[in-house]
Amino acid sequence: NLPPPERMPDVINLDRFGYPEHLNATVELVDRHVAEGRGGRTALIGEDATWTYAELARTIDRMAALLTTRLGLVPGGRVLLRSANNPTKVALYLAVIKAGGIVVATMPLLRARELVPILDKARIALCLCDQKLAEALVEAAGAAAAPPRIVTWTGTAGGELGALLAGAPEDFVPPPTRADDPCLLGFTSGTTGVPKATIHYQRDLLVICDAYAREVLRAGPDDVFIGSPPLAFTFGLGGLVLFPFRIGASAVLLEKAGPFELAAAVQRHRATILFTAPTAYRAMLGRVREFDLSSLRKCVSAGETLPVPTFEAWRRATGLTLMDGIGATEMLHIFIAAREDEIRPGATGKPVPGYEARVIDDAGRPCPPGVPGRLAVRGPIGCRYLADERQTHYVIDGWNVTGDTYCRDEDGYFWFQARSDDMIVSAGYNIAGPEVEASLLAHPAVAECGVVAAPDGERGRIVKAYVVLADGCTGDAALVEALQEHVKRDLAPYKYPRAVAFVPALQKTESGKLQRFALRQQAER
Ligand code: 3SK
Repeated sequence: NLPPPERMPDVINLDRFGYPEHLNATVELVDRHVAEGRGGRTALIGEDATWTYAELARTIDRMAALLTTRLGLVPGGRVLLRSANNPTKVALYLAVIKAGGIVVATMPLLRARELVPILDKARIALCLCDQKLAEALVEAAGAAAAPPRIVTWTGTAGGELGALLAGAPEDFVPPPTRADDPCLLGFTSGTTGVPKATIHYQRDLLVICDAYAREVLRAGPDDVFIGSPPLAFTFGLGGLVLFPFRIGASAVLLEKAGPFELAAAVQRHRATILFTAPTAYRAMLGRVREFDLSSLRKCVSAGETLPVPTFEAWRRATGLTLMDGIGATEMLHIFIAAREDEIRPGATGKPVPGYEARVIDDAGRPCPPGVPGRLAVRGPIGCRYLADERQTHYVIDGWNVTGDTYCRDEDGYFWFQARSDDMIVSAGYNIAGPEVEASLLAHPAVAECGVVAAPDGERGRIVKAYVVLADGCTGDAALVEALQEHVKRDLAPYKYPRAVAFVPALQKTESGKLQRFALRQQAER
């Protein structure tokens, strides 16, 4: 038997989200459409399967029946899912939730060494894994404290899972799940690399739809959602599953979603709403003329800071304004965002309706407008780490204190300065690495860059830039000087990178974020 869920104290203001005590997210997101006559609408478009809501609902029921009758899942049991973004993964995800279980979705590229702490921390007894990704999981299972059962599948639920499903009952009656039953453990590595699991409830899956998606994104049932983030990153889960399903719209799922594949798929499926990170928008810019992206009507950018040059270049190329946002795995999704009618380039935006945000100093006091401090948020979802003492650092007096340094202006817009640990203190000056990155990115010779602190005998720390060159450019002393002059012209001169290294590529996390942690380590050497 799988262990019961942990319950943690709630710090949530639910006034505007009046959900009933008993609620099942899958029923609300999928079955409701079938019950209300929308079962024939397209729900998912995968690479080798397209499912209507009715087909998806039937698949989910069969999977939930299999999980509970043959694979030992009981309410509160945790199930690890491992695959790229595809329809089978979505159906399994929603089947586990319908059965009252807890999904632990892992980034597809994690290695065995990274999977072991997840298996142990979440006390996983059952893993469902695409055969293509099974090797590392099998190795991890062998090293886990309690080796889990692994069931694999191929294609669209073929292979071992397909054979089991063939004998499974067709009907499934869900247990009486409650709105505050845990249904998702979202893992985040944080700044130190030691993974933390964030607990999310059945109702949280609806909250992000009814807050961010309804109030800020304002999509409609005829929209076709598309994007690159893996579903294991909750940015992707929201943008590619929960938001479309809440309103009966369609989602395109791509197993491979590099900039080329993404642009080609937008064109092929006439997608209207795109979710991806600034790095991908920049990469797509190089190819916009090859593809017809005219179906797009909304483009959401999150996961990393959105530099003004990227915002401007995308607007010039497509006529669309990127909708910036900041979220956190701890908060499940975006809590500060730019609405299309309230965009101030360079600002992340304003709190999503239902959330409050403020900037605080080291003593927890609110900073006046224009003064940088740590971003603190509260709203209908708050951080609940699974058995982790870091909880007391994240939630203070009911506020979720993020690791981001922000300024709030007089008009209530929030301006990202840096991750709190991305601040470079050089000769007494506070320099935000991302600000220098944005400046460098506006130089035509720079394709990508990461800016961190490097030790320096004289100034304590100096600003060091790692630069990936644009095609056809040469990284020589003349270019170093040109980049330095460019930043000096663009920003306060003390912010210019005193050291510049040209590198072939920058290390990224699985969700596409620049790994400043790795760059910092490199710079310390
Ligand atoms: O901003 C982020 O990194 C984020 C994290 C989790 C979920 C959603 C988002 C945008």
